Amino acid sequence: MKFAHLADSHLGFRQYGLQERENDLYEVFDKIIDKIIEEDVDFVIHSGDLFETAKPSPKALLTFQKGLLRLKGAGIPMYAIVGNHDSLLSKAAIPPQVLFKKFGLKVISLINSYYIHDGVFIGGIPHIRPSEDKKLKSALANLSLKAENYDKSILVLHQGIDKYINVNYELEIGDLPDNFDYYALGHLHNYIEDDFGKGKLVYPGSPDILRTNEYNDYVKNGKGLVIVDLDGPKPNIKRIPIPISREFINRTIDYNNLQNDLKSLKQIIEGFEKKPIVNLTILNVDRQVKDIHEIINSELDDLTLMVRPIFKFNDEDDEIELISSSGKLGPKELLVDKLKDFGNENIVRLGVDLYGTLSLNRSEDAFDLAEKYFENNFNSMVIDRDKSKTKPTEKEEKPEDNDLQITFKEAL
Ligand SMILES: [Mn+2]
Repeated sequence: MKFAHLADSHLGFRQYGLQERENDLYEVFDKIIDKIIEEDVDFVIHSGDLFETAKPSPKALLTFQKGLLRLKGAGIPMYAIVGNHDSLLSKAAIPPQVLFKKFGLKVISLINSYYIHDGVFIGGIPHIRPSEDKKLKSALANLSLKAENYDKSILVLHQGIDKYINVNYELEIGDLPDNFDYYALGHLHNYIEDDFGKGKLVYPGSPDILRTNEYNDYVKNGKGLVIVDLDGPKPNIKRIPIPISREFINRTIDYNNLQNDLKSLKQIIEGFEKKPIVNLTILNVDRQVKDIHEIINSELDDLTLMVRPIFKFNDEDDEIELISSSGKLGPKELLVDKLKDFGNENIVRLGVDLYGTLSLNRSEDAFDLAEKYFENNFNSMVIDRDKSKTKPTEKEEKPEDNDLQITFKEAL
C-alpha cells in the first residue's frame, strides 16, 4: 500500500502581486500530479491549504479540478482536510473543497472524520485555531480510539506543533496520540520528517518558495512531496523533489563594486529558462536609494521577474527596503515616511498593505493581513504570504463574491 502526501499548495496565491507567480504555483501543482500518477500510488493525502483563500478564483479551482480529474482517471482518490488558509472564520461557511466531492475528493471534516481505504484507517481534523484547543484534543482522542480497530492508520492534521515551531503552535508533541502509523501534517512550509510513536511524522512542506524565509530549507531539502509505503513494520518515506518553476537568487553585493557585482550576477541569470526572483542586499550604501534602484532596474529589469533590494547604509545598522521607486510624494509615501520611525520594515509593509485594503473598503482582507502579520512575526516558520513590494505592482483582484456565497449556501 503506497500513497502520496502533499500539503500547502496555496493555489491562487499571487506572490508579490505577480500573475507569473500565481501561474508558477499552478505549474508546479501540475508537475506534482504528473509525479503522483507516475508513482502509481493507491491514494493521495492533502494536509490542508490546498487553496490560498477560502474563496479561490476560477483559475485556482480549475487547476485543482483538472488535477483531480487526472488522478480520478488513473484510479487514484484524494483525501483532504481544510487548512487555515482555505477555511473561513465563520463556522457555518462552506470550504471550497466541497465543490469537488462529486469529482472524487474525499473531504475529511469534523462530521466525516475518517475513511477506510482497503483496511487502512485515514482519520483527520481540519485546521483548528489555537483558541479552540480543547476541541482539537477531544477530536484527537476520538480518532485515536477509532484507529485502534485497524491494522494501519493515518492521522491527517494541519497544525503547528511545539517541537517544530517556537511560538504560535496549537499542539504540543505530547498531545498527539501515539498509536498511528503515519502522521500526515501540513501548515509548516519547511520539510520535516520525524519518528513519532510507532511510526513516522512528516510535514511535506509547500511546493514552492512562498516566503523568503523558506529559502534555506529549499536549498537544503528542495520542494516536493513524499511517497509513503505502508507495507513494512514502519512506514517507508521517499522524498520526491519537484523542481520549482523559477529560481530564487539571494545575493549580497557591495555598493562600492556595484557595476561589477551586477555584471557577474547578470552572467549567472542570463542562462535561466525563466526569469528569477532576485533578493539583493546592497552593502555600504551612502547615497539616495532611488538612484541605486534606477541602476539596478536598468541592469536587471529584462533578466528578472522581480528584484527585491535591501539597502544597508554606511552609517546605520537599520535595513530599509524601498517600498516605492516612483519618487512621488503621495499619501502612501507620507505614510511610509512616518512608519519608518518604528525602524521595522515589517511595520512599514503592514501599514502600506492596510492602507491599500482599507482605502478600498476591503475590511475582510485587512483583517486577514493583520492576522498574517501576527503569524509571520511571532511565528518564524509558518508562512503564509509575503506582501512586500519593492515596486508598484498591479492590485490583487479579489471579486466581491459574498452574494454568490449566500446563494450557494441557500442552494445547498
Ligand atoms: Mn500553508
